[in-house]
Amino acid sequence: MFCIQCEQTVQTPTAKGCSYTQGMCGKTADVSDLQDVLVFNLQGVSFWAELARKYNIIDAEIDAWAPRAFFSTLTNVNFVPERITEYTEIAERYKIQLSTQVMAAAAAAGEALPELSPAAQFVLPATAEEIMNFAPEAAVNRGHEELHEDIIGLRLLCLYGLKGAAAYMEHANVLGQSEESICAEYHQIMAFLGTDPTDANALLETSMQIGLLNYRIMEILDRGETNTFGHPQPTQVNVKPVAGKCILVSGHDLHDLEKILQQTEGKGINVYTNGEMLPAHGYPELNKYPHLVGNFGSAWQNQQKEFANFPGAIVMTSNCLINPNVGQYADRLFTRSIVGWPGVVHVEGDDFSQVIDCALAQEGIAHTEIEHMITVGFGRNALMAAAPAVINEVKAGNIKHFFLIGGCDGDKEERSYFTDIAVNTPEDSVVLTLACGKYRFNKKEFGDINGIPRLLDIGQCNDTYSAIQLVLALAEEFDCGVNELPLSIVLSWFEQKAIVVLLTLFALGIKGIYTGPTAPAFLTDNLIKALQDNFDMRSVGDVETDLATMLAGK
Ligand code: FSO
Ligand code: SF4
Repeated sequence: MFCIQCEQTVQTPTAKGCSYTQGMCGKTADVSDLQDVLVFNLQGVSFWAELARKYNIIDAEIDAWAPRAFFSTLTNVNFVPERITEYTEIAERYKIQLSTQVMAAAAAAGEALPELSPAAQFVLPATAEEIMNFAPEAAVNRGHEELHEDIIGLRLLCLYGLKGAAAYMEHANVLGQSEESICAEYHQIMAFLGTDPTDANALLETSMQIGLLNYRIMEILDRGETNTFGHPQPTQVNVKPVAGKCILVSGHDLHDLEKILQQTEGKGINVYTNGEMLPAHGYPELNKYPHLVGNFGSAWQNQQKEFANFPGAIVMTSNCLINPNVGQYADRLFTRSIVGWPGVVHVEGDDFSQVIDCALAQEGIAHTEIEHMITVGFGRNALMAAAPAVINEVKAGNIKHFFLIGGCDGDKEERSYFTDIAVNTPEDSVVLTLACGKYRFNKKEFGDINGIPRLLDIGQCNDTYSAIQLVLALAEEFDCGVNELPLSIVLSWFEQKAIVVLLTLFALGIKGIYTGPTAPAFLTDNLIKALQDNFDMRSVGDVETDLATMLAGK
């Protein structure tokens, strides 16, 4: 096993990466190895899918399926060996199907095939034992004995960035959004990574290509969310429990939440959001259900305690899932789509009756607590509607600085940095936030500036597109570049979605971003220096010093 894709990974003076019998996330060595074979096989599928396009062979089913399968290998998503094996077998079938079609088309055109990548030539062994024996050859750091560590680091930057982009492709696809040109570019990059590239410049360029590709993916994801559920509107959400039977919905998939709300109507079940599902309350087509009563809990790393205390059914629609056996709630937990944990019931299709039956069989919440309201729903439209008022306050000198404090949460102590920055921002500044890192400070009181709330919750990490639109609008209004705005971006990273968001911001030319709490372990010192030199990427440090530097616009 070798996995180094998330912030939890092993980092000691002598070793980097999870490489023993189990990763820090609880992923077993077997699952990790199977995931390596799956990713390698997906690189083979993409080789043929890219080449197939030359002969106008485009298979929408494969295009939709491939990023979904890749998403299953993201941190804290799928821990079930049988499910990963099944994805690998499907990949093999698709690879054979495409390669057969391409070879026939090439022969008919009298053309020779280009050189096949190792991934394109791979034939999945018949037995589980042989598959496991092949895993070291498919390892994400394959070739590390001979290659410079920077090449491995760059390959991983691209692979993990593309994995984050694949996750957003799947989120968009669930909402009926996909674009042929996006699928084609996804396959082109995935196929390129399957050639085991050794050219540092080509890999660096690819990382920027991934960032720009992800910008387009986030645009169609935004379209999918707003077309389906309306534009988010500033909405008050109760974060205290209400008495009654209950279902908790976590993860990012708004489609699942809608189906659950529809199927629980009139059944006396209260539905709560958890984690990245919180922004759902801002969408008119979700908020219209009166039994969507509030938000329960906080960010993913607290779920073992919070889920254990939730006396109802729990649905995990996407990342981040952690071991449910610790809190002993595995029997009332359900997974969806790419998510999986051994022994936990996986709900296929859109029938949530098992979840509803489970919720009705649980005790439910005994007492209603006194309400505590927070405001969510500052998506793209709401931000744009507020923009003229915000601009007036900037011109009047009442708003002097903007902070975008977003990203993933985790359980490292250093993450208090992000809360400390947020609560210490001056009163003449506005704090924009998104993703699950905000749970550290989103229940605190930030006040307002002449009616404009000082804390504006843009939404999930999926909603980065909205934040970028606001930043671009401000730059246009003030007739300056994005980097000249009185804006400081502070990003916490944990997993691969955050990596691709960072690549998107870099590719859009946004500089001076603070990142932390630590640098990704797969980036070598040289690569970190290159990011610092090219993008003025900064590591989070001392709160007081960083804040002073940010406010000084340096
Ligand atoms: Fe958080 Fe997990 Fe949205 Fe991530 S729930 S950590 S960046 O998967 O996806 O923000
Ligand atoms: Fe380790 Fe993170 Fe990989 Fe899990 S996902 S095995 S914690 S690097």
